[in-house]
Amino acid sequence: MIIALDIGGTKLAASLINDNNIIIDSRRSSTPKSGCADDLASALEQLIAPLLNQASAIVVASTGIINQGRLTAVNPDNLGGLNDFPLQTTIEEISGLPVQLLNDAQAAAWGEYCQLERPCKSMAFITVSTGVGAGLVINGELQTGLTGLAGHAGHTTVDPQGPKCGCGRSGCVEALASGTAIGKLAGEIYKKNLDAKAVFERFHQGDQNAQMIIDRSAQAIAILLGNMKALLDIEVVVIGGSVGLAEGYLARVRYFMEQQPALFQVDITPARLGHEAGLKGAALWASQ
Ligand code: ADP
Ligand code: BMX
Ligand code: ZN
Repeated sequence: MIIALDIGGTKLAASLINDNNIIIDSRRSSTPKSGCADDLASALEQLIAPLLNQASAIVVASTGIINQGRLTAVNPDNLGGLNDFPLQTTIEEISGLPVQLLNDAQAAAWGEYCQLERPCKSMAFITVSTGVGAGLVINGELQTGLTGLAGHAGHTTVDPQGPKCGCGRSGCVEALASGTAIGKLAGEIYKKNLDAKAVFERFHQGDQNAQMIIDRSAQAIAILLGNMKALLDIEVVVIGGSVGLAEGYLARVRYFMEQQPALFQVDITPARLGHEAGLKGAALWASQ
């Protein structure tokens, strides 16, 4: 069995997965927000410790650019300011096992591609979560790019007048659509701390401010989908992440997508692997 580890901006998850890609055991914890590398290392150590004696290898799906064994943040704000972390050596040292690494959205893209009901040539996966991540499978091949940056569509600009993103650009999809962006705008409007989950509760109660906040996010994602269609002739886009999978969200993305010319519209579907897309996708990728 292998351990799949999912490192997100909000949560850490580790699962023991068998040869049939079935999860046998799982653990979860919160991602440390101190920005301190030692805190992340010890959180990972505690998380995987109970699973170690049954595993022969570890595969990691992590937020950030994954290149040459290191995690480099595009948006360091998502990791409390941490922008460079020796992921491979850290996990090798705490586990004593061989370790493979992949970006979280790239891993989920591969997992979802392997699960498609109708096989296709070109698919994108988008996670709307702490940030906005994306992974591309083109002509059946997962794209990681020369340096691991391929697919970082959350940092494409959809509104040059939009809010500053932690990556240094302005009006990135992530700065408008992510769970973090939803929470930030809610803080400005309601003058108190509300996370994306709380905004969705208000959205479902018919609160007009909450609807406007969710719509800003859904519209940015819809524009991104049109851009991806134009760039790559994507056939289907799979959406995941806690915001992406929240009730009512995809309907709003579809609403805004349908305002675009038909040429730029694309099929959207929720992740079949749900919140486990990163974990299971990483395991499938490691077993090829
Ligand atoms: P990660 O980014 O660590 O992979 P998630 O996919 O859970 O984790 O995304 C975290 C973001 O999703 C946070 O902004 C959080 O407020 C938001 N969130 C968590 N649960 C829900 C929910 N049930 N509905 C809407 N948003 C949620
Ligand atoms: C950010 C970036 C991506 C990641 C995406 C989703 C960092 C640390 N991460 O755009 O690499 O795929 O967030 O990550 O710069 P998540 O934490 O929301 O799952
Ligand atoms: Zn950005």
